[in-house]
Amino acid sequence: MGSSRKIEYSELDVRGFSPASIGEQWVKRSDLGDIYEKVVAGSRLSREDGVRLFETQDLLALGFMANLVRERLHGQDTYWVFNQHINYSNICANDCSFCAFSRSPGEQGGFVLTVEEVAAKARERLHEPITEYHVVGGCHPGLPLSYYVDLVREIKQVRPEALIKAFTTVEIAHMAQEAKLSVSEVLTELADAGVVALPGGGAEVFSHRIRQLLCPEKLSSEGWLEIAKEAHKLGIRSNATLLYGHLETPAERVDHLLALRQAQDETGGFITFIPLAFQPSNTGLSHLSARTGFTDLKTIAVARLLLDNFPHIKAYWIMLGVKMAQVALYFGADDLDGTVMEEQIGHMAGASSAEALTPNELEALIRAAGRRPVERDTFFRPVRPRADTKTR
Ligand code: V47
Ligand code: SF4
Repeated sequence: MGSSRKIEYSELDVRGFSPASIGEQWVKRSDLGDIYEKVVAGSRLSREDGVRLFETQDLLALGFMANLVRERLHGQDTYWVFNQHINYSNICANDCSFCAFSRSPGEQGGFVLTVEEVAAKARERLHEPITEYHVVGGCHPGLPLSYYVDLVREIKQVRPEALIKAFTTVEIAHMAQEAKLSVSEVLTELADAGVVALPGGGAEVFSHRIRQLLCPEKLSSEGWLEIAKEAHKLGIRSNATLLYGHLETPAERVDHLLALRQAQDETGGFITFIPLAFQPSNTGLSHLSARTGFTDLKTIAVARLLLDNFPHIKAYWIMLGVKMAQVALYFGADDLDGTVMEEQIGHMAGASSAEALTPNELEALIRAAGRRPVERDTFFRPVRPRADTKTR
């Protein structure tokens, strides 16, 4: 394949051997043989290893290694969550060039839901056994902290047993700035209201070069990491993302992953890593050519291999499309995210996936890939199988 050493199938001893053993022979003979030895030994991979993994054209060797780690951690288990996304506002003081969701203050198409409207969205689906609310929005100039606190309290009121994963570190920094409070004061108020985890958005790419080009007004990479660590210290866990497939280099992707690995060594508070595949339509980067399937699978696989202290890697089907997300389950991913219900950020930027999947559809996708579906909550604790399958 490509510039990598070409392996002839006839070199491999396939008689009577399992696919795993044939895969092992393949990887050992590839250019990645030394990295494979480290993966087998459970040794930490270096920055140079990460760059080589991105540069290889031997996707199958890379996938074999990532799958080895994925199955070592989770066997055949593949997670999904019964969740509902709620976007409370798309009005944003920032102007990230990759974002098709946001509107500037005063611009046509901007919206802010009242606390009652947010509660009504949760109430509309009370007949479905949702276990997680995923709540995010833009950095709205002018909303008081009490709005966010009330919004969380109202959702909690509608469904007290559900877990609320709300507000990225970028929104938290914005709230603190507006309310003239410290980040820890804001996080404490939100946690008291019912926030148990922060979603992973806003990380984009930590490279200063990329942030300067795409989102110069946004919270800095250092700020993003500091707020995530602050949340972890207060007992609020969080997710982490990487927005890939635009102007970033493979080395910048690797540095992003290593910064997350370092932060996770310090706190252990990250739950899952989510590579977000860039959707270009209606954005300031719509001229960029579409990312390839190779980039999607490589990014998931390299993340699985470098992030040795992250328990989970999510194949977010909204951005990847369901077919690629399903294949990613053999390239390091162990989670598909969830039912979602109503998605705006990817779809306003041209994502062609559905806006929702039913539990039956998610489980069928997982089973068709030969994996075992496990319904999970925000913290990846298995949810007891429900007797009533009619709602599915
Ligand atoms: O912060 C914006 C990204 C993020 C585009 O934590 C785009 O479980 C692709 O973080 N193409 C929000 N991505 C979404 C997010 C998320 C989603 C699902 C689950 C979780 C979780 C987190 O979406 C933003 C930004 O990085 N984004 N525009 C775009 N055109
Ligand atoms: Fe605002 Fe987030 Fe969109 Fe950036 S990505 S413009 S911070 S909503």
